[in-house]
Amino acid sequence: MILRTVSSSLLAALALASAPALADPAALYSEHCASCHGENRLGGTGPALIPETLGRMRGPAVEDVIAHGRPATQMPAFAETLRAEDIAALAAHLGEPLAEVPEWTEADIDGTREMVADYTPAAAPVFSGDPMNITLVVETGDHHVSVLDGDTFDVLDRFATPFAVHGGPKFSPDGRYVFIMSRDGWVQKYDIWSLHEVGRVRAGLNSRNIAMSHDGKWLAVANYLPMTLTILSTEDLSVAKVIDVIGRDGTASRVSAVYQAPERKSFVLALKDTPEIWEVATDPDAGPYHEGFVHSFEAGMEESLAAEQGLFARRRIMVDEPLDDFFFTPDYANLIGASRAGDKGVVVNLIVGRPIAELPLPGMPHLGSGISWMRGGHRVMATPHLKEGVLSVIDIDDWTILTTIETEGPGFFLRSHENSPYVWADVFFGPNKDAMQIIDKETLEIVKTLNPAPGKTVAHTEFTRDGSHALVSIWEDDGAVIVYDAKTFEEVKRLPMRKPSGKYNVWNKITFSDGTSH
Ligand code: DHE
Repeated sequence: MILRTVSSSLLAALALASAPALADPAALYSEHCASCHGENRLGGTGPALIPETLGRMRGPAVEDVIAHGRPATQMPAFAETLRAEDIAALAAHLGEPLAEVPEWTEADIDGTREMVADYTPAAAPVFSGDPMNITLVVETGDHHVSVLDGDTFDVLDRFATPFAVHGGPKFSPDGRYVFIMSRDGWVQKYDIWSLHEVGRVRAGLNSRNIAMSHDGKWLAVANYLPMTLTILSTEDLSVAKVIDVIGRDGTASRVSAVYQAPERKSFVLALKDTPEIWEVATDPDAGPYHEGFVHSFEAGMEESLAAEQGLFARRRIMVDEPLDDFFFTPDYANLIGASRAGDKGVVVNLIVGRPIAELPLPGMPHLGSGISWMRGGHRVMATPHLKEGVLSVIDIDDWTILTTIETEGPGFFLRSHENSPYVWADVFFGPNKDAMQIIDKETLEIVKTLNPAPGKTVAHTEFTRDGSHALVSIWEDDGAVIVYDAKTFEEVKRLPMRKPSGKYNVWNKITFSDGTSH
């Protein structure tokens, strides 16, 4: 017995001694990855490889990309070069946060600005379709955007984007240009008339989303890394201002998101780490005595009053806890923000600058996907919930919950159109992720459930300019965009696409259509 124990531990020791030692993942990174992804993992020709940017790509998914590469990109396969255990160690290394967050100054941002040399703006659209009925499809499978003619559904162009585009692209108010942001902070400008990229710049190291000013002159970029708001000139992507985001008590904060509030001529910021909402003026005449900004300054704030005037003047709205994922009423007088616990919505009035109501919304409401419409003389809004298979319908005239509609599972996105009597709601999570449910805006009843690709994720709807057609994504690598007749729910066309996520119609976005989230 003793002999057997000795010999088995001897064998184990021998096996350990003969196994080749695990390579140092940092050294592996320097040897195989740094030339494209940067010595500091903050990106180069390849994307940044930090947990904030890799997001929900978990260990095995990262290992898979290292082993097999990424088709249609420069990313090679390492399965022949590296052992499985080294790949696993490397993937774990990429999941570690950076020891030090580097600076990303105005000069650093400007140093990345690349304007495309062979771009000449076209005098008129280079295609014959309606430039206001263009729909962009973000294809996250291979980091491209397809430009669709909204009448014929022909793909007019398909261009490469930076790695991992997130959030809605933002159009210039005339609908000609579009700005697209990737999670690793790159902002790309594209000219729809010319079907040509104009340029790009890295506005942050890890960014959340972008917002366009009311006059189309400024583009705000919400950053997690560093904790700043970058404001770019839309003309040439140069830096107009970088604002350090620091709460009144001195706490530095990530920016969860930035929103455009055109009616108020401002940007509105959701802050992650401090109980404040910021409003930044995009009106050069803004100031403490400017309508809307006047109420927010308390007694004793005279010093900051003096500092906060004119273009990019900043106003703090104090709240009880950090709020994010904002829904705005169409007049931009009120927003609803989600509490971190995911059990309520807080209504904040932007004119008086304070919370005015609370709504019980258990199950993590996804307020940013909320849409509103008129029903029986009242304006109502509906929001999906990420953790419950319901839609909450809220009367926003008196802030009461009208009803909850049970769906086949928790959803992510909602869409409608002024000319459509229906709301399209996906079921993003759970066994029924292949369902798209259609709800009557008057009766609030589900009238139809579509199952165009059984077993696959079917999500996110966008309408054409006139609301006659609805475009739905099959959210898979070998996915598709399905075009439906929005009245009969008949499939009209199926366009193959690589993991299509969001779709954005120029007209619906620039007119702030009732059916779209803003
Ligand atoms: Fe999004 C919009 C935040 C995860 C796809 N998402 C937004 C916006 C915010 C946000 C603040 C509004 C930006 C805008 O349009 O200006 N998203 C978050 C999160 O905090 C969350 C939950 C976690 C995270 O990792 O950031 C998150 N989002 C996701 C996803 O997992 C999705 C499904 C896939 C992906 O690409 O990462 C996803 N988010 C989208 C899409 C929009 C979006 C397609 C634009 C919707 C629209 O129709 O306007």
